[in-house]
Amino acid sequence: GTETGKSGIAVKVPPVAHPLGEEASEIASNISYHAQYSPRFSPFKFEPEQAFYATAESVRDRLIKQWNDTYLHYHKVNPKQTYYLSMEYLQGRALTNAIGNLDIQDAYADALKKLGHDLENITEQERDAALGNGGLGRLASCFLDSMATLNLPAWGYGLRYRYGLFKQRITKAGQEESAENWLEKFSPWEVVRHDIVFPVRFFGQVEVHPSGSRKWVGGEVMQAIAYDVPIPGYKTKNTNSLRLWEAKASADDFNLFLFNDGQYESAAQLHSRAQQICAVLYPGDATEEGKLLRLKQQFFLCSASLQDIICRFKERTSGNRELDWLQFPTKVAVQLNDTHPTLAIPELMRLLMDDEGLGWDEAWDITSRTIAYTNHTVLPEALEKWSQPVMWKLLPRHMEIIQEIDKRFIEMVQLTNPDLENKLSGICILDHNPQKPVVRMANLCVVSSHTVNGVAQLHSDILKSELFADYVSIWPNKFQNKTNGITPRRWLRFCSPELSQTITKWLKTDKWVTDLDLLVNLRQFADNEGLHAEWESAKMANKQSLAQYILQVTGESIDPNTLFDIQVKRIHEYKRQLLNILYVVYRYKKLKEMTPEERKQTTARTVMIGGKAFATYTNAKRIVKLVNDVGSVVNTDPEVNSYLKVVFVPNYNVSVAEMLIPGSELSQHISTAGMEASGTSNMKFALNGCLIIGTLDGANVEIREEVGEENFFLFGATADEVPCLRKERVNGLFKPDPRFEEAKQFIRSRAFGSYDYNPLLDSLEGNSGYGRGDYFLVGYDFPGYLDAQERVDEAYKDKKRWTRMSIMSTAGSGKFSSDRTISQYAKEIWNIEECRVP
Ligand code: HBZ
Repeated sequence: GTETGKSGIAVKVPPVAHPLGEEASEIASNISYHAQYSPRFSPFKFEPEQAFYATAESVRDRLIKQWNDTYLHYHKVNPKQTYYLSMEYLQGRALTNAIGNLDIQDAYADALKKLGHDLENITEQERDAALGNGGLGRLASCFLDSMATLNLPAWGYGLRYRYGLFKQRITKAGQEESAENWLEKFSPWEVVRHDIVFPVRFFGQVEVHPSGSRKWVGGEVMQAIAYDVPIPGYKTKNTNSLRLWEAKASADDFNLFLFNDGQYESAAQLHSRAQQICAVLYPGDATEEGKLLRLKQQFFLCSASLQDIICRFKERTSGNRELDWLQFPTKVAVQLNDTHPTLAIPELMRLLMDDEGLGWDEAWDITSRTIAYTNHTVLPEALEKWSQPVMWKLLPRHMEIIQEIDKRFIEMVQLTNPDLENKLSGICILDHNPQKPVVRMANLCVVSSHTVNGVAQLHSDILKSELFADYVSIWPNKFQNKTNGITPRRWLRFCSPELSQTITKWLKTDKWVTDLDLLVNLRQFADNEGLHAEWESAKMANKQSLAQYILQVTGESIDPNTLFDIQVKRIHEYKRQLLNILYVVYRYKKLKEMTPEERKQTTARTVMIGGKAFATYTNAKRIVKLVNDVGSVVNTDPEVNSYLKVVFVPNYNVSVAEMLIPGSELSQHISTAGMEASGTSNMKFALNGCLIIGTLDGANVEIREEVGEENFFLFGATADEVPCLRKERVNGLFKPDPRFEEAKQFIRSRAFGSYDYNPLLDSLEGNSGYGRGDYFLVGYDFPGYLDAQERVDEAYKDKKRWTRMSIMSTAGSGKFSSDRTISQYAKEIWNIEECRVP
């Protein structure tokens, strides 16, 4: 056929045949077909970008068949199905993942080579789908991967944001944000379902009928339209759906009278209001803003998803003449990813009562047996509270229902737990504070769900002993732990093919990809020289690719023979990037004071820090700038820069993580104990043979148990010590280490440029002057951190020992597969079973 070469000029492509395998030649012609007959660009162009779209479309062709088969199979078997409701999904790129899960990498690589392209280069053309902020959104995406791989009938529901999480650029002024226009061209993975449309109402009023029944009417009505994204499982036919809703004004609402009058702007108003709903992902991580539009987004997701779920329940049960609503919880499990989709609770109540005619008790029984809630934070400022007046205006019927839930809850407690009478004001749902009456969403979730879970053992324990302690005496069995996990496909098998190959070779099987506990069998080879050589060479290859990447995005050249030390996550004071950079400053100062001979004895390090700061979070932005300023000085200091470099990695996202993690040797998970619910990148690093320096916080506790304490660099106060230490600090009873003072002083002396870092550093002081009492205990943990860093340097000098630790780290990571996490959710919360497509 006729094809176009890279030059953009039409060329004759010889009929693809031997030595291409049958599959590869079929793929090559399919790609060519898409380049010609699904034109998205001017004809006669087949540059990498066009090749990416054509390749993605050819992969999608393969997915669609098994995707439809999966839908039909679930429909026929009608098993209980889980619906994961999340305001965020951080899917990243999809091409490598889809090709890998379909197990057709080689054929695709061959096919593309035949067409003049390189698969790796083509996959890099894809833009990240960044419809999430951080850990919570990425967890949702890892869960989708595991649900499909485990053949579970389980779907995701979310919103199709037009703009994802902002892009970060670093300038002299620090972080600059710009819009993430991921749909600028188009996404080859989504399929719009023009037939799946539900109305979603806002505002309006409640109409009471003589019979006593109530109906929500008036206000404005938007249409929710479904965009489906296929979620393939690894080496299985099962292909689940991620259904993302987009808002549209309905055509009949487009006011033609106004149009005829020439009032185009008013006529178009509803359209633009609809467009606003899904325009942009709220970029807050652990900060609540209370914006009306955010509340609209949350309700839009909940209402559309529940209407769809109910519709499917009816369709699949339509054989039975009469619908048995009590069967609903035996067919449907709904998981709330944090409190963001809490409105699913009153919306399900409303649909069951007002639309389906059930009574309160029946509706309540069904709702509370259907819904479960996952908590992801104990930070008080991150617990969602919505203004009661705002909610009455936007969702009057839901507020009636919430009021009733609250009233019945209070009555129940007074009856069954009279000892809790004086605690009621803290555990009820409506906070009637006259200054600022609010709805406490977490309380609504706990009261209405059958199960509440935390995301790591320590976090779940804290929920039970602190945040939700009073509920535990009412419902001792409602609370569970589900330690987070990560998909081993994206986070090892596909992002580090070299290390994966080594693992497969030594385990003599690749079954670890779906049975990650098999990695323990690496322990028997932890001292084997053959494995050491291969392990080191795989890690070195990854470090070299990483160095290339850093050079490309920052212009900084880094030496793969130095220790690669990485901290990447959202910038937040509790995550303590400031502790990291203060230590780097201290290390730089000590290096400066050394003789050249002494310097040569040190462990050379490249410190990489990356992450986005919330645009209005001043201290987080100062931290970003400080890291960059320290880098500018250290990296250009010829005395020191072969022993220490500091690089800020810009625009940290899923694909950047896939580059950084395989090349890492040490990673930092150093939050103030008790503040990081779990962390999930810690698991990704450990799985890739990277050692962790960290506190006893979140999942670090369990990682250390699994990899062995001798393979983990531990430091810092424990969660139960923290409250007491904070008091001491505030009361001036804490005596800071002189090295901590020295590091701060060095920055205050303007050693890293003229920017005034005093306000940032003052946050680390006691309560005097500008001090904020060092709430995150950077000062208290500093000496322990220094000590742990010295142990890192010592360990790295002994290459054998380090490699052994690295192997042990991977070997101990089996528990952190999201396959394990999801199996536990399926058995212990959802009560759903595998439904494999034959
Ligand atoms: O959820 C994170 C936790 O901080 C982390 O410890 C945990 O591992 C992870 C998965 O369980 N939480 C978030 O990422 N939270 C958000 O991204 C967020 C987004 C919007 C908000 C509030 C928080 O309004």
